[in-house]
Amino acid sequence: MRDDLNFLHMDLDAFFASVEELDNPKLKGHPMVVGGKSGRGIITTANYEARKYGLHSAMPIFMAKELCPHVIIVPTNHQKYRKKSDQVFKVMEKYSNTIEKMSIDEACLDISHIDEDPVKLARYIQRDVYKETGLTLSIGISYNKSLAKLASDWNKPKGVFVIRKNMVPRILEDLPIEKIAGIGTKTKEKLNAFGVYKVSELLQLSLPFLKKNFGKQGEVIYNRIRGVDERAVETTRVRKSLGIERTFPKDIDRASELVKLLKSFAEELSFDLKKRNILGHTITLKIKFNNFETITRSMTLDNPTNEFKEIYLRGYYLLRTVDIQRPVRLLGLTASNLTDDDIVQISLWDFNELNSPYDK
Ligand code: TTP
Ligand code: MG
Repeated sequence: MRDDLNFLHMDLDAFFASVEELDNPKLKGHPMVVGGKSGRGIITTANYEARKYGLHSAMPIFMAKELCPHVIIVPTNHQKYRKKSDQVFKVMEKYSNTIEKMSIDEACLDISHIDEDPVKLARYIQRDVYKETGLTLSIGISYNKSLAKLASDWNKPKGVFVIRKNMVPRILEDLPIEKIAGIGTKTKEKLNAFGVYKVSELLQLSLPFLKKNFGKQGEVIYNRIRGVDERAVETTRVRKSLGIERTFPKDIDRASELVKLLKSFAEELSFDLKKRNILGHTITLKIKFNNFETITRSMTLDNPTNEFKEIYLRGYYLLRTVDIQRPVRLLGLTASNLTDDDIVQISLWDFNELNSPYDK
């Protein structure tokens, strides 16, 4: 029985720092922070060793050095983290088609279709992510979205925590109010001014009082701390294809001109794919003749690509297969079967026991 525990929230542990440690294992076990180089001189994240010295996200580097003189500072490399993040989300997509990516390192999954003990399920996912990416993460499971998020933060790192209906609101009482989703810095300060610091104190405030002082958000907060949050997991739109398609003002009747256009389409497509950090597995050429007859030709590559040269050569090859008897009114070049669009169904029990960091 799922017992209404249909929301799973995952959040990677010390994400940027963990990726850097994977790249350079010598960093492991030493206090290390990522940041600094890109100008602003602040920490994006600290590994767990550095956190022992009080180092944390958004702290200026100079302060980090004061608190921990031997801290190692690694420059930020967003492209690297984006790639790793894509790999993690790909694993998540094996477990659910309904995924809301909340940031580069966290997502909420609707798991209502999976009839498995929640803790076991979380452990399967943790192992699977570790196996695929070498990263560890924490997972929270609950009967609504905000509680699942709260739960994923409960036992970091490598944590799993389940918040069931009968645990609320008691389990929230000792938390500082800013832990509740929907209470940002401003709301926190205003509530502090009313002498409210802990959720137990917030629970004493009436709905009319909260509404009067905080408007609609007051009602949201009133409900959240009582475990009421009706929001569904909103699937982040997964792009199926990316392409360029253009109808020309004047029909094209020269092959050389068509090739020239194809080349510029390939350049543009390569640029767009790279900008979004995605790769296409399938390249499709579309041609519409001046009598509106339309032809499409596709080719699937062994390895997905976003390189201009590869896209152009494939497009050119496809163009050569078309018998161009008439002037062309429209040309299209599309990449599909994109890398972050690969939803693979797996059996939850279908993986080998691993030498995993979760095995104590
Ligand atoms: P978080 O999940 O908040 O932090 P984290 O993954 O480093 O650590 P935790 O184990 O506590 O989850 O953020 C994810 C990444 O986002 C983080 O690795 C770096 C980046 N980030 C910033 O660049 N600036 C910030 O202020 C924060 C909070 C995060
Ligand atoms: Mg994180």
